[in-house]
Amino acid sequence: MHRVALTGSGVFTPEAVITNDELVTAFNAYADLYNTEHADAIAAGKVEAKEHSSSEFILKASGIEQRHVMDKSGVLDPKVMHPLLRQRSDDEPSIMTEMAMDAAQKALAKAGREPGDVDAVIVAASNMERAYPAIAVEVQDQLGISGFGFDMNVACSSATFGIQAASDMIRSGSVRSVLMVNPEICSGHLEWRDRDCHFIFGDVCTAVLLERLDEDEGRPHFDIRSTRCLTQFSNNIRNNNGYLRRSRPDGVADRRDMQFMQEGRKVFKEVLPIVSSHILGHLEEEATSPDALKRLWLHQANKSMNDFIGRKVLGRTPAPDEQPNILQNYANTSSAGSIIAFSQYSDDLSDGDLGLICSFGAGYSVGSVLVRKVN
Ligand code: CO8
Repeated sequence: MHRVALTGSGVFTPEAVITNDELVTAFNAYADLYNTEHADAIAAGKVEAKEHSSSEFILKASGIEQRHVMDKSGVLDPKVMHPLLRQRSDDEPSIMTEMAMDAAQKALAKAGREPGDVDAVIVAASNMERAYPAIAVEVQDQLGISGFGFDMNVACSSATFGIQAASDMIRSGSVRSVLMVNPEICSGHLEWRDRDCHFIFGDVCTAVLLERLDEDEGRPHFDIRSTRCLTQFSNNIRNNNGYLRRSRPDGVADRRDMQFMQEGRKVFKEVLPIVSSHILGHLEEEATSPDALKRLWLHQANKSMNDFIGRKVLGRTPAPDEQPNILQNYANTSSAGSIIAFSQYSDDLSDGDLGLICSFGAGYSVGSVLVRKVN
């Protein structure tokens, strides 16, 4: 079996930013419009009036202060309330590929590698903009990588499951290196007209390069010590959109479940114990004490959730630099969140330091990756 190293990471951050205040202003204007348009039905008790959102609630409930998006004009237009992306011809790169190229090139540069050094591309994300050809094959083509590529989707855990898939291929010897990329255009999937969730997501793309670790390897890297993945079925985070849509009787209707749906409270309550025991179980199997961890790079959905997991895993309140959050700037970016945290907060670790990347979300799914810094 070969050893595996994570040698580079990169983040593409869209330029456009929406603050909580901007978001709430647009939502409240939309709610007022809606209530005016449906005044009779609301008065007759047939339709529920839309209540206003509030920046104070958003910050308190989630810890989110702003989010980056691929387009803010449509999202902030009370008559639109979704991103507006330009039509692309089939002869130009798709938008997910464009995001992937930026993050991938940064990861390759950080690793000191060229596309020619890569054997395979995995695009792992919560949504793919088309059914086929795979986005990964387009990324492979745009970068000039030989070998193969494939897409995979495990919602918020796509990146950690992608790292496990790539690591296992490298360990077994079928490839020497894998570029694993996570273009997340969550704005396309979010229901911006629902105050319960309109603040949750943002857009971003992350990439990591995983390589076979040769004995004479001198470059700084993160040794992938081990990976663990877990899934457990739940309907509490669900989206019913899909290729069978037009075949259903109400397939073209603007149905709520065609966008992101969740029972936030239930997710909060049910996922926390699953994640804490998953991490503790992973560490126990590796005969590693939680005290030995220098850093936890957690999924970035909710600050209170992360605080809780940190306390459960370490048995005390983690210091801010032990468990860095980026969700205040990016919101929940699905699978990319823990990789942004890793990418932004890992250079300072010293030789031999241990850390753990962990994602969790729809499925339910949990993925953890135990790494050791080697300088
Ligand atoms: N402004 C003001 N008030 C509000 C707002 C708002 N925007 N929204 C809700 N309220 C009200 C509610 O109506 C409720 O009022 P009342 O008490 O009168 O009923 C009150 O505020 C409290 O509401 P909640 O109970 O909903 O509030 P919570 O404290 O539970 O916070 C959260 C809501 C932040 C959503 C929280 O429950 C949470 O973070 N839960 C965990 C969610 C989570 O981690 N989900 C993971 C999803 S991500 C994932 O898995 C990826 C999916 C696939 C990717 C999709 C890409 C887009």
